[in-house]
Amino acid sequence: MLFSPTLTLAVLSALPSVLGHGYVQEVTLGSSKYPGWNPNTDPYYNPTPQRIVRKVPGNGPVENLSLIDVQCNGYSAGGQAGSTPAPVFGTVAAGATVSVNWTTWPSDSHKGPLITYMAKAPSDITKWSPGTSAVWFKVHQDGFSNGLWASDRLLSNKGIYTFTIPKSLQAGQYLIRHEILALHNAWAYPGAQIYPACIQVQVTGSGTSTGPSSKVAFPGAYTASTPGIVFDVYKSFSSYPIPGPAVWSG
Ligand SMILES: *[C@@H]1O[C@H](CO)[C@@H](O)[C@H](O)[C@H]1NC(C)=O
Ligand SMILES: *[C@@H]1O[C@H](CO)[C@@H](O)[C@H](O)[C@H]1NC(C)=O
Ligand SMILES: [Cu+2]
Repeated sequence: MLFSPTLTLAVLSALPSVLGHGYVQEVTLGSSKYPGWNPNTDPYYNPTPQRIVRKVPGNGPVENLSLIDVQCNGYSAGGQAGSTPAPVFGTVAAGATVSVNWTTWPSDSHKGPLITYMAKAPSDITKWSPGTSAVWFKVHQDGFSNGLWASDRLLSNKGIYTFTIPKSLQAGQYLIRHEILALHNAWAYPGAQIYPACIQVQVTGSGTSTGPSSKVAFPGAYTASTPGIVFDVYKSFSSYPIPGPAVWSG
């Protein structure tokens, strides 16, 4: 038997808001597919499946921007502060496309941007976590345009979000921090729901760049006063300020 249903139910019911929401179920690096960390089943296999996506405690959001949970997910309130390194990593060429496949993204109610950062690991990515260091740079973002949210585009694209690894990026091990920001409760802080996922990769190529000189920390990059964190999606608006620094595309 794979896992005990009673144990599963007991553990799941201890997690916040398990209905709806979402997590990254698959990642495609170039043309190679990698399964994501499935919080509903992976914890109950023996041995634990080796994923390139760091563990998430469930499919619920992080709302407190001061917590380490904002970095790669986590559930501090339940004693699981932040995430931990995954045992393996994927390989992707600088300049190649990465596709992130989200579980059925709940519904039209969850409006907001999708944003992606990277950080170069100074040492073995399977042992490294950035903590509160300013190591992150933004490589892609999609907010509100043509009357639609990035989350609407995600839904119409079958849950697939795509970005490119900057071509000039130096080879090495990187942590990709990808997130959905759901703004349906974001008219005040706390309210914005962050769904972060961290993917471990080895970037190959002959690039020499280490990203922009100015990098940010998670937690830290977003606070209650960062534009786009408090935002009323129910009022009329024509643009949305995506939180965080400018995109660095190499
Ligand atoms: C967020 O977490 C910090 C650190 O645990 C805590 O001091 C603060 O009260 C929390 N904020 C909210 C809005 O819950
Ligand atoms: C997303 O991943 C799931 C689980 O691996 C898979 O069944 C589904 O086909 C993928 N979606 C697309 C559009 O590739
Ligand atoms: Cu939700």
